[in-house]
Amino acid sequence: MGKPISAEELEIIVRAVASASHSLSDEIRRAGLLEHILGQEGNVNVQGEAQQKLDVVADRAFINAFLDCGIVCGIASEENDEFVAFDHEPSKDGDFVVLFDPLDGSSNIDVNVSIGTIFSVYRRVSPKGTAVTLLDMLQPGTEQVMAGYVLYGSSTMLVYSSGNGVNGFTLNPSTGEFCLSHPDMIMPENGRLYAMNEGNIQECEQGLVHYIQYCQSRDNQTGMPYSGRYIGSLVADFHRNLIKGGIYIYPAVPASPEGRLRLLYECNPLAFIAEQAGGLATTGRQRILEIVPTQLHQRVPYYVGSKLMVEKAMSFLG
Ligand code: AFP
Repeated sequence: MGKPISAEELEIIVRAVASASHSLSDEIRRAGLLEHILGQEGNVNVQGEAQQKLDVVADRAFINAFLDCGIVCGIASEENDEFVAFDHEPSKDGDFVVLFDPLDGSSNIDVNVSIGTIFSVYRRVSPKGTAVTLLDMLQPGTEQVMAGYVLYGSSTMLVYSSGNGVNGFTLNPSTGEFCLSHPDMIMPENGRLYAMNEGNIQECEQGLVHYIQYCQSRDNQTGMPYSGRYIGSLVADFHRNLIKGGIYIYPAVPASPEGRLRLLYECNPLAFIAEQAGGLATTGRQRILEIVPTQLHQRVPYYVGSKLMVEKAMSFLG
């Protein structure tokens, strides 16, 4: 891990995330009533996916919050082709870059299902006072000084870690404050929930097919088939598994030979949190946090969750 973030710096970034997510949470709660935020924007993002209006609203809210906080000198967002260097004072001299997915699971917006924001914070490696470079963004996940997510679910929660355990905060909508509701979160070592888009199973490697058969059999540690749970919003699937124990898998499939999820905006931050809570995150063969990124929008296969479940899945892959 890079030089730890100080308590003051941490507070500044948490306040920026809390303020953007509070206003975004209000918009999401009223999504069905507001024509300007429900439905598709009409653009396709760099991932080739149709942008939702709320994707754009969320992207702007987080960019502005990080720009205003004064200690972030650049950002990269899943919704933008290129990273953005903040070139005015005092941001220009900030020590940190933030990489984020402003609205994960956005295809669930129109059907009123939980969605989230995921973010990752690194110290810049370029000299202070110069414009940030791509190398500041392409750091391995082990260098994160902080990572977190906001889940816009039946309540809105902010969960983060700065390398010293994981804490969860619930938004009190009447005061606008995030209150510590889940201190010292620990992911159960084992579980009985598995999450995967099983529509893809016929196209997956044989080892994974056999692991899913194992999940559905009585051969596992519970003596009963595991329960399948797949929301299709990574943050929501991850959060449930963090609390109850479970595994989430998005493998390489012919339509997405590198997997679908983005290393920098989705996999690394949640891998950091998973490990801080005692869980594990791998590609099925390699620890996620040790991958040295080569591209901003790089994708990787993803196995994340309870330690013993991820290890077991990996043992099937060989
Ligand atoms: P969107 O943000 O485009 O909805 O993608 C969501 C996501 O990255 C992740 O949150 C889901 O778990 C996964 O993709 C869903 O992918 P499938 O629709 O292929 O199952």
